[in-house]
Amino acid sequence: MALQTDHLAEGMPFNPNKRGEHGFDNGVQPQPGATVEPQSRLPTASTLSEENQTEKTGGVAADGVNWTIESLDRVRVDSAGQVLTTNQGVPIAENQNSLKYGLRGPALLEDFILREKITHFDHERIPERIVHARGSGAHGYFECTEALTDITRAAPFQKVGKVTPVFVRFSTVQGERGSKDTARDVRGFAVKFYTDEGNWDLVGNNMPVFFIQDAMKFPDLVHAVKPEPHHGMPQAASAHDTFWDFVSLMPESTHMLMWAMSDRGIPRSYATMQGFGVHTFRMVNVEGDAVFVKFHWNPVYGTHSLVWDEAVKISGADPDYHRRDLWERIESGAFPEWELGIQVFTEEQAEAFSFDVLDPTKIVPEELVPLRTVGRLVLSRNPDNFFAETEQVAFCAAHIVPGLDFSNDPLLAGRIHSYVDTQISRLGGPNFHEIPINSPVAPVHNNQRDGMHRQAIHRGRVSYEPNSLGGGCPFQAGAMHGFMSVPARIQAKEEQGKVRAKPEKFADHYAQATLFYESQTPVEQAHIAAAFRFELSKVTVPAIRERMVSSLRNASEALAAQVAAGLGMQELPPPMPRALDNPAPPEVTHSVALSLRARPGDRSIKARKVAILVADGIVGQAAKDVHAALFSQGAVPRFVGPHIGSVKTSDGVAIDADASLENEPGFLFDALVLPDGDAGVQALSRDGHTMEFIRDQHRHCKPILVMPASQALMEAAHVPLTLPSGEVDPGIVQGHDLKAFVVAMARHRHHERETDPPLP
Ligand code: HDE
Repeated sequence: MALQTDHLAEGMPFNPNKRGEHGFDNGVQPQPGATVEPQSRLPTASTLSEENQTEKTGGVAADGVNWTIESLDRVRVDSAGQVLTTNQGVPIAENQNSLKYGLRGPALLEDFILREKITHFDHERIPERIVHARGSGAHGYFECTEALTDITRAAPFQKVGKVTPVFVRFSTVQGERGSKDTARDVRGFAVKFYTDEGNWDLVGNNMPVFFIQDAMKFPDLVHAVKPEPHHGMPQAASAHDTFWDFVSLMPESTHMLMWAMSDRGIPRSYATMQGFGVHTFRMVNVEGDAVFVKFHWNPVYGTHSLVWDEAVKISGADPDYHRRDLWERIESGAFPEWELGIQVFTEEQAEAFSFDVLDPTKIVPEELVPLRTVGRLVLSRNPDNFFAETEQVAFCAAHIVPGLDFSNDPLLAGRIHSYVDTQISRLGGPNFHEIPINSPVAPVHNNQRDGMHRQAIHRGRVSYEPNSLGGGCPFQAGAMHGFMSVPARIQAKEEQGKVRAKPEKFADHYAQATLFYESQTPVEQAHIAAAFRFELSKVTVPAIRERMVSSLRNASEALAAQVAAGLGMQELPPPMPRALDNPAPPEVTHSVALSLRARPGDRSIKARKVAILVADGIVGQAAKDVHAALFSQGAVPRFVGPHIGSVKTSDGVAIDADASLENEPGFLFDALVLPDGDAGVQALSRDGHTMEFIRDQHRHCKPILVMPASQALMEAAHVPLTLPSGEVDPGIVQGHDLKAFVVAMARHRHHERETDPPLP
């Protein structure tokens, strides 16, 4: 053994890599580390006794394998048919009573079973995420549909049809872990790709820009938007003084405010929102050539949102609205799916743009650089355990893989630091990468050791590099296999020296806010104005309201005037002085892609929830037929009655209501079917819930199928069958015309019905 060890050491008489550590040319072309082949497995072992097995120690580490990686199977637990045990595996005879001296006697300190159970319970909670605390996750896969070998060596894009497992977590930003899903907020869209070459986390949002341009301002932004520190209110809402005080002093946030105040701030479902990488990233090919890239996730189900009144009501009736929706879609097989689109451009192209691609408050309009669809993301598996997976998953903006690289976006730079740092306190130490949901499927071998909750048991005494006693292993991969940073190309700027300031183009705070607003349909513009009005009406300090309106004047005079009128301002404040007097004229002044209407999706009615109202006396067959027809097209129809349970139909057809007017109010459904049968309709019209149900459906612009007898219900609810203009309402289908109803449902909403304020 000693001879073999000596042989290993002799194999490396000096460090052959030293010479290559110097100079720029070596720096961009590092060589693989040197290795020495041991004569047997013994000299690299920790102990000569490694082959003495017990049930606990198991066997010898397999050659080059790290078992803490691999699939989650190794840690899944199924207790079917098993006895209850303590954490030490001791069977528990009785799980109902603590150990006492006599039936009425004192409880005994010796009751280690009770103490273990309570102690563990006492420590069940971990700190919630500082932002994005409220979230829901799912497993799935990414499939490459266009090989990108010409521009990147990143593993997921190497071959058409290549599948990479993913875990995705969606979230709101502002609220605490138990807050409502339907707050007006940005949504996190974080994707962990378990690639062959390590984990890549694309930690994005459902909006392509951000409020600030530099990481230095992130704590300020978050402090401003979170509940105000003196009284802890409001929960999960930006409609309060400190948020608007901050953003009205930060005109660079105007573009993002447009997105947040648009219907994107209240998505219908995680499955119907876009996702964006936000920052400009780089793709790098095997030759080391780099291009800039922006990432877009486009939902196959289309982009759909709620309306504000609906979002407010849902937050009371079902605070888990988005979590439930995601869970149910996956359970029912209607898997949420997105296309991955990329915008690719060179540094030279970027230099010529009117805006700076390093500025995260700017998009690259699709009219300037078109989208290329290169893959699909499918969420097909719910987690087994919310805490172990969704809560403990640790995304990190610094997790990228060979073939990708960062840009110099100063917001991204702060994120590269922040995410690992936060996990150390949130997940209790530096070994959170070993928590099963976080561990890569690619092998992990390095010399990091110890720390809280270490799982890996490393074989051997070598935990340093260079080494000869471990045969030089694990050895550095070299440029061919290892991660390589793109050497900075634009030299001139680096030569300017250290500085705390922004590039000049960052000072154009309004051109893209204007672009966004001008690219919306009139309905969307009206919703943006209404959202600004609502939020600012909650601001108690008039000077802040005025400051915000004065800033909006620089983005859109029409919008500012509307918001001011909505806030009862007699006069418009003067426009806010701009940071840049003569911004470069934008290349694009109208971008269809920025409207939610641009992406209706596959125009199916899959996963849409439909309420079919039922009560004693309705025509059962007609209700059943609609149910069957909608179900066959992938929708989720439910019978909703005055109470759950069986309904006595006029034709004797058996119907069971699975929801009641009370427990599933109208605003939880995407569409409504009103039944046939006079007696049933009369029964329904005696219930105030029915009236609210119909009025909400109508007010939220949803499709309604009105079977003949139910005209009376519409009248009783004072809901018109036509539009306010007197024209036919395309969202109200009368009779039994299911085909027309499905067409109306495929449109999702019928906003032509909408008035501001709503009709009585
Ligand atoms: Fe984050 N962000 N962030 N962020 N972020 C976190 O990381 C941070 C930013 C985003 O589902 C935290 O694990 C800084 C932009 C998502 O677990 C924290 C800055 C974008 C998630 C953190 C930003 C995001 C987070 C909180 C400015 C869109 C949830 C707990 C420099 C591209 C991930 C945690 C999940 C979470 C820091 C800005 C997206 C504190 C310092 C821009 C989707 O590390």
